[in-house]
Amino acid sequence: MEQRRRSWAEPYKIKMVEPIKMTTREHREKAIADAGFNSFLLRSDDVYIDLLTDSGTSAMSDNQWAGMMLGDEAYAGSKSYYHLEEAVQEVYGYPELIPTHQGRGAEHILSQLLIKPGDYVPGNMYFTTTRFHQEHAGGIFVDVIIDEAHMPSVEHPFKGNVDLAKLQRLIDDVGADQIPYISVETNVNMAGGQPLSMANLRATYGLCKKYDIPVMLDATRAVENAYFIQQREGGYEDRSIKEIVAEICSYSDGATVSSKKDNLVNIGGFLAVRDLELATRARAMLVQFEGLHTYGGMSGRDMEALARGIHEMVDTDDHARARVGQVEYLGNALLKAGVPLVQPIGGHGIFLDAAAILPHIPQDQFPAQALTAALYVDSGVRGMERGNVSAGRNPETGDHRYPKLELVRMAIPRRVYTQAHMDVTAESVVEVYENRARVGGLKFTYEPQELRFFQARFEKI
Ligand code: P61
Repeated sequence: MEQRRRSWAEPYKIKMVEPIKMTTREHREKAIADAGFNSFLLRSDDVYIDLLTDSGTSAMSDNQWAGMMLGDEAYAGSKSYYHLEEAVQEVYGYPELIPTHQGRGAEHILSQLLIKPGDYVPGNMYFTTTRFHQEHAGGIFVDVIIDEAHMPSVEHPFKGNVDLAKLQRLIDDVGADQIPYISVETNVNMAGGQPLSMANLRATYGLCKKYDIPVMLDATRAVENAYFIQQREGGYEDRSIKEIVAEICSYSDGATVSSKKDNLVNIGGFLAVRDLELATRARAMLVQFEGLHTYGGMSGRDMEALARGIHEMVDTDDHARARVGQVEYLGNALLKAGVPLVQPIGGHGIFLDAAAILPHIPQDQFPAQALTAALYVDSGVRGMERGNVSAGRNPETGDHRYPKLELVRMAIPRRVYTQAHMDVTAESVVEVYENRARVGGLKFTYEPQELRFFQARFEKI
């Protein structure tokens, strides 16, 4: 066993800083109105503490920055590509690597290769870009996550689990040959950063093997999932994060990864698979849509920093412990003040239960969107809507999807903010919570057809 620190304190010190500035309330009121009450449309210059996302917002280490200088920019056969391939093989265990510009590039290729129009694609809750690419390829997404995942205040150690009865029912109803693969997300983002257990993943893999259905992981946050398995699942307390990540991947046929999260880089991603024939077809698509197969969507320096990030995320367990520890610190401060949020506290952020906080705003007036805007106005802290706006419209009925979860996500970038920043954030959330009766609903002034949450605009009702 490695020597453990006494608390979740960061296993690093700071050598470079980036100033951030506080603005006035008046300034923020104008900024959010100019942004159509959509936090995606704010300028980062107008943001104090940016919890929009943990995607691509990590601080790289000195070792990663050194790697940037050593990146091999050869068009073909870059050394950095081979470093990345070795890292993926060592840590995730997949032999075949298809490097993409980010996660959705990998999702695009996988969906186009495996899904035929009319196919059903089960998943443990949707993710916006993942479902978009499945539907874009003609597939029909089917949610097979356990019911508890849709209930914010219900405590369950593994809310990301696949409901095997739901999966079996789908197989019985449509037949295994209409299911090109199951997409299993580690530490389910839209459920609030909730893990699945190793036992559940093993059982899911077993069931799928029986029917010859490939298991494709979304391993974007596999490290955070591994941490929760180590903390919560019997038999894993003495296993390292690295060993647990490898075991997770062993129950799958491949994975898509957005490297902008666990992997500690600002851009990048990959598809990795076991099957050479599938990899060959993926590489044929890669050269059409991303770039040559030894860089795909990344520069040599990006691949070098990514290879190093993959090692760093599992080299010591202290990294995952500090990462999730900081998220839990913020979550516990909010729970202490009685603010409703998704429980247990997730791996990459806090998910405020906007439906419970703003019961006076009907779901078609977008309570989570309104709460996100109110928080920004209060303190310059930027979160993200994860509710009705994000869920979009049902392609068949054209109506809003009205998801059960109406949440505001405050995602914590890795290795970026301090404990005092978490205190300021908690103070602001509590302030807005105490004045929640003053928050009113919103209506669209512009609604994009696809992935509408990114660029939609609203006004106050
Ligand atoms: C995020 F508002 N996540 O959490 P790409 N799978 C998973 C992700 O979390 C993910 C992708 C695939 C983002 C960025 C983002 O609706 C949104 O590298 C589990 O972003 O292409 C990305 O990876 C896609 C924010 C994406 C969104 C879509 O903040």
